[in-house]
Amino acid sequence: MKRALITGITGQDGFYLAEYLLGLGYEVHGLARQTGLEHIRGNLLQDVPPELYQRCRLHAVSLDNFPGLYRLITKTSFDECYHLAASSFVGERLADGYQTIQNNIASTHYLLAALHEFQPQCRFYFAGSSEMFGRPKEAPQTEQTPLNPRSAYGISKVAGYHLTRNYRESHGMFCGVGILYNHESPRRRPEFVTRKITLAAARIAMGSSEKLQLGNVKARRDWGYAPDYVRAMHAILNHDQPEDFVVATGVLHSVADICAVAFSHLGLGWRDHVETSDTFYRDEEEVPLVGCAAKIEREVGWRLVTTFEEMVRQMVDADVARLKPMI
Ligand code: NDP
Ligand code: GDR
Repeated sequence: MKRALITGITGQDGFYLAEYLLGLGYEVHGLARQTGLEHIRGNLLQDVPPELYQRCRLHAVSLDNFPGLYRLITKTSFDECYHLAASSFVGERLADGYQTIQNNIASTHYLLAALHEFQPQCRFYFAGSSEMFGRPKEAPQTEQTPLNPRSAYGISKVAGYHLTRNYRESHGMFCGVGILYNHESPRRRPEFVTRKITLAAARIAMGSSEKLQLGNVKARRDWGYAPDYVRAMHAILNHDQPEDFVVATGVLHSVADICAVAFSHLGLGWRDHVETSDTFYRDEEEVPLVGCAAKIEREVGWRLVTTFEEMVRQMVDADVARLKPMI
């Protein structure tokens, strides 16, 4: 039986990946902060059934707890490590990004160094991001597009990407980077725009008179479905060679498109319920962030299953179901 370690198991992707690996017969270990574990114990994680986390072995280790990471890695051997934990919100200004940079870079470096020292055979997945392209000069982006990060988060991911490649090229470890574009689900945290919209649409359909405050509704992104994307993570580590892959839909939608699908699913017109606010405004990129997934489709046969519209409707239905017991 293969054994996998997932950092950031309490985030959106963590338990989808755990579910997928358990289905393939893996023994799954997850790293979580103490607060994350308390959320699990209190059954407070969005849309994660208790049976799922009961099947995983969970360890209370924060990313900055190097002695805790060291103890785990010297005690238990892993076949695959999926490093998903990160400060993942992009919207903060660069000046506020110290914690993001420190957290994301130091933890990746430490984890790679410890694995190299004690378990160099363990395969390592790094959660790269389209934000590494930042302000790209070409669209769609591929594995060859120059990196040009424009946020603390993007800079931290570029550093993690280079650290990961360095352990592959200079130390011979099997390390792969998935350069993933936005992916969403009912488990998405509410500060991200898709979930912010589906949750507000559900509240409004149930009688709330609030106005949803959004930033730039013309902003466009390449949005996919999280359970489709965790299959790509596994495929990257089970490819015959360690390589980096763009994972994307190749299709752009706007924030207004999400609003239209979400509100119309509940029989509402989105323009009646949405206001724009400078607080959430970010400029739209001149060249859009949209990915070309040709390499991963060709080399490992990865395919998308769920469409943008199906995903948004599923998120709305999940939010309605969650809110119902509260009214
Ligand atoms: P989330 O923000 O939902 O989850 C992040 C996870 O990291 C949480 O489990 C969080 O724990 C954990 N974490 C953050 N800081 C620490 C820390 N100091 N110590 C321990 N754990 C920590 O992210 P997603 O699941 O959406 O994304 C997974 C990875 O993929 C991230 O690295 C993200 O940057 C990257 N990514 C995501 C994309 C997306 O669209 N979702 C696209 C491209 C890349 P806690 O629950 O305690 O907060
Ligand atoms: P992003 O996701 O920054 O792309 O990062 P987010 O959902 O925050 O923004 C997507 C787009 O929506 C626009 N937008 C708003 N965003 C938020 N959060 N709130 C608003 O009110 C709002 N109005 C408009 C944004 O300007 C942006 O264009 C996500 C994270 O998961 C990262 O960790 C990951 O690396 C990238 O996706 C790829």
